Amino acid sequence: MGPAWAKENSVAKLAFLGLGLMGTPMATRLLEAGHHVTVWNRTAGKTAPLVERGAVAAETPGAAVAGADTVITMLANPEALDQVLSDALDAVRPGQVLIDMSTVGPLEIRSINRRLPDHVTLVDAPVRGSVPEATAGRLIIYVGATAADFESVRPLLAVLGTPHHVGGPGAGAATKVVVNLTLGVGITALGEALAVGRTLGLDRTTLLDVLAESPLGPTVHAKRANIEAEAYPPNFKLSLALKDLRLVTRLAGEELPIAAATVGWLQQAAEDRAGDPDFSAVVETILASRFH
Ligand code: NA7
Repeated sequence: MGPAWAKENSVAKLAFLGLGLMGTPMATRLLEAGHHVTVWNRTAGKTAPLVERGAVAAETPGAAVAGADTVITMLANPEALDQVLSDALDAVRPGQVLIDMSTVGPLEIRSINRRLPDHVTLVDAPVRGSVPEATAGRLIIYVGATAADFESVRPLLAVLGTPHHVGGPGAGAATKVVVNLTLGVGITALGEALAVGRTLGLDRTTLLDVLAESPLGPTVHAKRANIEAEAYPPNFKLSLALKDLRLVTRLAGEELPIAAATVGWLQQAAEDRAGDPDFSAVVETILASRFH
């Protein structure tokens, strides 16, 4: 059974928790689609632009959740989600739908599901895409849910992008971890390719043209401008990419050497650079390595 707004295609009463780089444009789209949105963020000042557009700011996660029929979370990591939901758990009531859109991995989704009261639906719906896609409503959304729950949340998620039903509860979170393994491996492979090219005396611009037509093409297209400008404004923060690769190695231990090596590079980049730049800054760390 879905919430009333889904059946009637009417206005939802939403609580949106987490107004970071992604949460802010997503909550803005939901507001502009006509839904009633109550927002909460740990750093309260980030609610101001949403309030200017008609959102209500709540002082605590519980206060945001209390009046909502659907709760959306877009938080940094499993620890943040745990903390925010612990604060909100007393306010959660039967009939509510909780859609987690953070990247936290399937183990965290399972653990939250165990903590929720009966008759509260948890849907995991992490997203592929960063700030430009969130702003334009062009996210790819990997949804883990029963068929009925997917149908009930689909209209709301469609405001944010394209929802894909990838399996039952937890499958969205699992899919996202797999996808981000490929993103991390892709950017570090590009860094190593450029490092080898430099050692062999190749011109970097020409090499990037060549690699744009290789299996690393999508990574080159997405991150070439950053690499050439040696500027890494965060679209997808290094700390979050590292968190995602750690979600993989937490599941797989040392069994996946490529994932483990990717964690190593990202960890080194995080130690090298202050201010949490875009994860593509790892290319500079690799180029600055002792391999010449
Ligand atoms: P950001 O821009 O780093 O935003 C993270 C959000 O999570 C932001 O609202 C933070 O609040 C919040 N946060 C972080 N830690 C906590 C704790 N401990 N308690 C409460 N709230 C917290 O990330 P993105 O928006 O780019 O990404 C969000 C998710 O999508 C993430 O899982 C990515 O991997 C994919 P703050 O504003 O710092 O007070």
